[in-house]
Amino acid sequence: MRKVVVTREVFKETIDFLRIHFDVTSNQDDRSYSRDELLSIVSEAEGIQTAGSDQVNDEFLDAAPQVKIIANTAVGYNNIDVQACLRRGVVVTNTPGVLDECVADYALGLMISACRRIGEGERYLRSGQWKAFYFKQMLGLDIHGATLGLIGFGRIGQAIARRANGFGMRVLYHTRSRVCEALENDLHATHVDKSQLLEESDVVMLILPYTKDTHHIIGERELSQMKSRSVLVNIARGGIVDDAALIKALRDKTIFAAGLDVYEGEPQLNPEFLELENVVLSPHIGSASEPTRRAMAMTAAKNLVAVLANNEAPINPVNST
Ligand code: 8YV
Repeated sequence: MRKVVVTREVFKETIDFLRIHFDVTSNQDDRSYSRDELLSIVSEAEGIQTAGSDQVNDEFLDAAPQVKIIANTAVGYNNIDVQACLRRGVVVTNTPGVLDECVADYALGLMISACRRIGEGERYLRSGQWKAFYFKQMLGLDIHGATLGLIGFGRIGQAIARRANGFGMRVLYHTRSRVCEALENDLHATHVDKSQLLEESDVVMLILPYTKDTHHIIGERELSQMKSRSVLVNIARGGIVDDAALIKALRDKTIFAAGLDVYEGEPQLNPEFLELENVVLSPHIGSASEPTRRAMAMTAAKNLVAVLANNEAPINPVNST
């Protein structure tokens, strides 16, 4: 039987499904492997179900000379050197579609938390500081009627726009190429250039892949273009935002707040974020609902089965998503 490795804990049904077809080594104890351990575990694998935290590069591929497919359990695949995989004929797949609605829900949650100071309010209450009601306490920003600017407008961005319509928000979006007019009309979304989006939005939300072209597309200059009472939400990837510049903007209050699910160098993050009240911080859990994580794990497994067991084309190759 062909050998398959699952690098992090998933769900029993996924392992059971893989075991029908493969000799499976799975990290169901969810140990944090050292790099050397990981490299030795994949040495005989023909298929590897990776997590977004696994770095798949030449070193990794050298350690896995039999590998034919890397099935990443995430829609983003910036943890994978796709060119290195292509050079070796290794298929790379991801998990598009199954997490769109879940991540869109979470994006709205982070937006509301940041605008309405929910995290700050909870910290205040838990630390025993709430002694009396007062009228001007923790005044935040309205969501309804506000302008939402989406940078990135793929499936998840569109799911966010649909929700924003329900809140009565005006929706702007910025992408390299416009979506079709019918979709723009359906989502009441207007394509604008990046500067206009930054200048007019009350909430700027990032939902695009991290690549060398999107590195630090939100830095000091872009933050200075945002309104002083605006909010930045990043549910995409660390590295799209220059975290040091964001910390400065939050500290100087040149923007109102931020809601962040991702960070440069995560799971480490710049400790200065922790000192700021006007930022909502979460540990990259945008897709972390149980049904969604189950669906993501099964999607990755189905790609392994298609390619290795059935000799079929991958269901979700990254070069056509
Ligand atoms: C993943 C994500 O859970 O799918 C993505 O791209 O950001 C999340 O849904 C994360 O990458 C951890 O694997």
